[in-house]
Amino acid sequence: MAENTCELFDSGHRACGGCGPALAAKLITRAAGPKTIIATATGCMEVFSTPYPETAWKTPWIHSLFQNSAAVASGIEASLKRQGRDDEKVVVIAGDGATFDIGILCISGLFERGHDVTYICYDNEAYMNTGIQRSGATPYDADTTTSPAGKYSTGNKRPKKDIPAILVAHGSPYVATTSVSTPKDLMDKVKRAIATPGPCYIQVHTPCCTGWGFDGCKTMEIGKMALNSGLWVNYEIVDGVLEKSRKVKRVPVDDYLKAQKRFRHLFRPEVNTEEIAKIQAIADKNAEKYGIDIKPKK
Ligand SMILES: Cc1ncc(C[n+]2csc(CCOP(=O)(O)OP(=O)(O)O)c2C)c(N)n1
Ligand code: SF4
Repeated sequence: MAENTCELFDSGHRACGGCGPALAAKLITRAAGPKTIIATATGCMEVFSTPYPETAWKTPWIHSLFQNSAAVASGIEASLKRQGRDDEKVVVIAGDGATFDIGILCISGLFERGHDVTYICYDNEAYMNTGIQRSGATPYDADTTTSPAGKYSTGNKRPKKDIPAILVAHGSPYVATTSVSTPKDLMDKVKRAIATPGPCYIQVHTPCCTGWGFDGCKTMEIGKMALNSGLWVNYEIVDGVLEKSRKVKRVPVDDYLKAQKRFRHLFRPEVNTEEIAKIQAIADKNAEKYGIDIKPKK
């Protein structure tokens, strides 16, 4: 079958309808092509894509532990190099818990040793597979099972960790963020990362209808709302320099927050203007840092 007509992430998975990470897997494999070996950490994607004896992967695929997909990928890359199999590429796909928290040690090793691996984090902003616990990627004020909003708390109080900056500091030649709601951008970035020698990192915003609390038919819409609010920014950092960021005509964060159950405590029993202002300030800071605002023409 011709390369473009064959889905490399296909039927045989059991993701929730409208799952952002499942869509990311489809787009990543489309962009990466068949000469790719994929290492996936434990998490929703591993669990929903390989219900034994079925698998959705039509590429060589290996499941690693929750914590060490970067180490597994390093070994595969070293072996391919030794065998002279230069046309085959290695890609990691791991969740934010596996990336931001438990896998960071192995990721640091991979980037420091300089393996030719593309590491892709699908960021659904919590540990979904084990019951929606907060991770280092969970946004401010999100309600999770380990940062529950209630009488004494308005949700997660820690800032989202800046993993891209940490990997830029490792000297990575290519670090990018993207979203499933911008499929072409996602695929272009995957292709570019794979074509760039050395350890590259991509973080994909992957809305999770179950964990965030929205209807599965709204995944793309929620992703776009995040971009338009400035709470998520698509950018590319090449050799340590911000090369491109996606410009938007920014709208207040309110609509994005209102559309998800994980933030509903900010709107009832009354609107928590103080907390919403803090989230707006995060978006404003992002906008300034990455220069995303489209300025009105004078
Ligand atoms: C050492 C270890 N601790 C805990 C677990 C249980 N566990 C499996 S998947 C997971 C969460 C995965 O979260 P994330 O990487 O964000 O992926 P998601 O499920 O959100 O897709 C946890 C805690 C484990 N498998 N191994
Ligand atoms: S819980 Fe979230 S990440 Fe997991 S399969 Fe469902 S939508 Fe996808």
